[in-house]
Amino acid sequence: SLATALTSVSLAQDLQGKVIGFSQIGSESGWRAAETSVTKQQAADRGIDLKFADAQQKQENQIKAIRGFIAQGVDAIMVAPVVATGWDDVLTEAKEAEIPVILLDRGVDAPEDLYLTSVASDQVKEGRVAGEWLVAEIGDADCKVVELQGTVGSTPAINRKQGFEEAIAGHDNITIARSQTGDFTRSKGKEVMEGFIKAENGGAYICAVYAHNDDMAVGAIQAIKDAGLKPGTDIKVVSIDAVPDIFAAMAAGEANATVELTPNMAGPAFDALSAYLADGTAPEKFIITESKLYTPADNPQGEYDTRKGLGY
Ligand code: GZL
Repeated sequence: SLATALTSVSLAQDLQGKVIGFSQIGSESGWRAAETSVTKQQAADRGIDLKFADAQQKQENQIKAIRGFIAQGVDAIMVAPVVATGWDDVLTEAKEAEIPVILLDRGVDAPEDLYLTSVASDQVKEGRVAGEWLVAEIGDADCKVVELQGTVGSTPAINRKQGFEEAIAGHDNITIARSQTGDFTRSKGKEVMEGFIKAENGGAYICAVYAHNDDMAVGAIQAIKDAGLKPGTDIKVVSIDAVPDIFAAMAAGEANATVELTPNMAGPAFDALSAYLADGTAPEKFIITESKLYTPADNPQGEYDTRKGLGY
């Protein structure tokens, strides 16, 4: 419609020509690669000059990149903080340089006045939704769970663990027998799951694997198959992100549940920045994205096809 066309035109104008630095963690997962491609597309659509820095999972590289953006005098900085702590100094430097900072998809343990807004999911809710699915699926049968944690010290790893534990509390038949970080990657998820299987009688004692992201779940699925067991039936698989490959696994009967995480954090971030730079409008401090459960009942092939076109 004309209104939509005008809105999109005005949106493009607001940030046209703005220089925005983006300190991205890396490309540890399919979800993160999608977040990067969606962010670059959003920036191009809005005429933003995006300065992109990949930190290869290292906080010191993120801090260096942010200092570089400050020295360049960018109009704004976006950062996906790999871990929650250690940001106070560099965020204070950005504040002193009067450059607004927006956090994407992870949080920081730092004073809230050091960033304009944080665009992320409710990660405790994601863990709770995953746990509630398992409670409903298992009923009162005994169920030994193994957990593949995200990056140590990251807010998703801390929060998703907390949410899952809240959901299974009071259901003594469901216990977390082993829990270790797979650092959000397929290869580490596979390697850690191989260790869990060896330690649990070839996997015979394991009822379910809860992975903090789909990439580690896909790695775990491979380890389960290598051990001669059936993922999705012998060992239930529940994870978070809703990337295309988890829907492919569901369509093959090898995964049971995922909690959606949109890769489009940049859209809300740019909208908030646009209003702030235009007239100082302060956005919500926390912009929370949706967390929807998907199971094989939700047309996994269709979900795969849809997401394949979304920048994954
Ligand atoms: C969560 C995000 C996580 C994804 C993983 O908001 O930070 O990081 O769930 C990614 O896939 O590695």
